[in-house]
Amino acid sequence: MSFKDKVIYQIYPKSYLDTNGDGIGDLAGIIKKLPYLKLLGVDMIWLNPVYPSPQKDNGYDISDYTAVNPVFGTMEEFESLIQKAKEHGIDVMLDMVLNHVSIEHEWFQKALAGDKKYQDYFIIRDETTDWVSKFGGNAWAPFGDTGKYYLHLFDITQADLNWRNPEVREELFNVVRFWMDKGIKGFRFDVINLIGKDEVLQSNAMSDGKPEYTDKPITHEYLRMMNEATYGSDPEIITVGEMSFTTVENCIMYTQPERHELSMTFNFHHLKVDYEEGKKWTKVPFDFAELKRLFHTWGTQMSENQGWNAWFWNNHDQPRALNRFVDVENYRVEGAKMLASAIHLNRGTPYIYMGEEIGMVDPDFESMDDYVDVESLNAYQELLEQGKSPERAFEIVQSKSRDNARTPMQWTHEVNAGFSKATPWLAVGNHATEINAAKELEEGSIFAYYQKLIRLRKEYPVIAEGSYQAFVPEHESVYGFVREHNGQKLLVLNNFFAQAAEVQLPEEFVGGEVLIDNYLSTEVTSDFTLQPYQSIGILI
Ligand code: TEU
Ligand code: CA
Repeated sequence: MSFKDKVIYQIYPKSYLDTNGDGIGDLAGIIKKLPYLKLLGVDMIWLNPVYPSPQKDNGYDISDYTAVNPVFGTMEEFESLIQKAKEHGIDVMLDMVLNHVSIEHEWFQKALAGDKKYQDYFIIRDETTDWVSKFGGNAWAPFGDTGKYYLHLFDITQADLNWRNPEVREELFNVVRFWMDKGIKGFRFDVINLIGKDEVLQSNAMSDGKPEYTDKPITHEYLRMMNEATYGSDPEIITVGEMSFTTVENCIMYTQPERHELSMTFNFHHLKVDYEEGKKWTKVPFDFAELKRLFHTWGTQMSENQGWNAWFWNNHDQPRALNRFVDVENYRVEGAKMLASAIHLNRGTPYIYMGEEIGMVDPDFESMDDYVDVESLNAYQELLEQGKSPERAFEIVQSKSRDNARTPMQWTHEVNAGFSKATPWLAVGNHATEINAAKELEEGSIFAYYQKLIRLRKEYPVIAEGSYQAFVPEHESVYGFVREHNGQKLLVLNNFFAQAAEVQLPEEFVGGEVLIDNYLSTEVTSDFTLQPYQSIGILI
């Protein structure tokens, strides 16, 4: 399995680096930063959607699958990015949004104009159901003036595609092949476990409709078809499916190599441990016991059944993990390294989200005017409608908004954090003077710690390939696990709190080699004390 020692870095192109002074990041900006990425040591960069799009959902509303949005650059520049990245030993992963298209896509426009062929590309019904859109409100909208409705599980401008129609599948497989021909070696499939909907769609008051379209058996079939028709022919290609409200049983099936579906899956359960009663737009401290239980369940089950996780703390939909899981005022640096170790030494492929490698934190915006994201704006209105005070509603948006991750990459302490000479499309965070790449490379230690983790994964098969077992699963503050491969063992201990924590080490690890540690020269004794947010990997 060639991909197991690789590390993937996610870039939100709009916010990486703007080279032509329009306030929006571009492909030329990514090309410029290839040496930085090579220095970090990552194998592949995943770009969020770069296709033409009305940007109602920041590019996840695609209006043309096989072109480049001029705001990012030209197709020639895109090809040159692939080529130059390759010269730096880096491959490119594209975001494939195959569950829905923008209503500005020509397929939807032709459907609206009355073309029957294209009407069958969408999910159009005479009656609605009570399904809820993931961005708020009902999931059905009037289909022109036909008296019918089309399904949109996301924004009203994102119409769900009808995968039951073989012509739709063929169109989408052509899209994948188009990008394969350009030399793309990775695909991230957006909400891919939602593509298979029931044939007869029914209301389901208990669950917003989720069981009617999530992880349906037919989705596994569609993935096998896509695998066979496209990326299955190239063993170098890495695929990752983004799975919404999924189960470990399904993710095992999506990723077992002999099933020929996907290389790995993202799930989000571990990032819902700070939701009150499962609801995102709430603000409560994270539940450590639940976080640990999830890591152990997914770690063990995937390990025992040859499944493969994609692990991440941050992405473009999540507030910064440092603000969620760490006392960031006092332990930003220790915490950043501990979180990194917890996934980079784990079984599965680690993803780094731009800025994580320099310990970026939430922007701490001071007003709703700073927010751009459609989901955040809708949520603020809904919170007010629920009777929350404007202060409380703002506080919740401030801690949960997806814009927390989407602010411009902080390169320097200069104007606009060195991201752009013009006003950025989304404001720069308030901490760019203290937290930026230039300063980090000069005097910081987080970037160097990531470099080391990436190197270790390549040097030690126990990290890339080893099995996973829980260690001290009942501990109140330590998340621990053991990796094992060909007689080698790695014990990883992560203290998730600002207080020191005691651990009893099994005899076999006493005196073991400290492979990595975010504190200096720890001695490995049997009564072991972990410092605040300490993380240590002990090899025997
Ligand atoms: O997100 C999938 C998804 O399930 C989202 O609802 C996610 O849980 C939410 O953004 C968290 O607040 C993917 C993309 O990552 C996201 O950016 C897109 O908006 C969405 O699909 C629609 O394409
Ligand atoms: Ca630009």
